[in-house]
Amino acid sequence: MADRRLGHKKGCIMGKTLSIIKPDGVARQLTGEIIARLEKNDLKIIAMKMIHMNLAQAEGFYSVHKERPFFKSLTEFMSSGPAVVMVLTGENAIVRYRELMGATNYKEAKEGTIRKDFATDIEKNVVHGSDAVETANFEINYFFNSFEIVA
Ligand code: IDP
Ligand code: MG
Repeated sequence: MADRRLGHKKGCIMGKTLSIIKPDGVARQLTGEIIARLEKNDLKIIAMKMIHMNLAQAEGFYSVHKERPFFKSLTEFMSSGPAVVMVLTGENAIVRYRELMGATNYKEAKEGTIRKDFATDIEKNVVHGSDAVETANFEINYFFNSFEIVA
């Protein structure tokens, strides 16, 4: 069966992924540092804006996690302040961006990853990235309409 996640083969198709610099990253003035890392790693920004989600918007974004014990805390955190949402493109964008981010739990993240370098907490882990093609499509459409994404 074909692996539906992008990027397990080198040299495969261009992909798109949704990136969020979460409220902790924005509040700590890490936006520029994180964007520099994306660009240095050939992830191209094709849409970007700063938003401050309300609780319902954060719940809608993370609805996949609604049964998880951390859902309330996570959605309160995500709606606690401004975040920067971006669409990134590049070869194997989904997988390469997740590699740059590092593991969900920063204590398990590899050296040099964004979460290893900046996260302070398993929840307040600075960045979000889509994990598969289907979730990337849902997440991109959640925040951006077609006029906001450059060709
Ligand atoms: P991901 O962001 O690495 O894809 P997910 O499992 O999709 O990780 O979880 C979404 C977000 O929920 C995480 O980035 C983190 O902010 C938060 N989270 C995940 N697991 C926990 C936990 O065990 N406790 C508290 N927050 C968590
Ligand atoms: Mg996830």
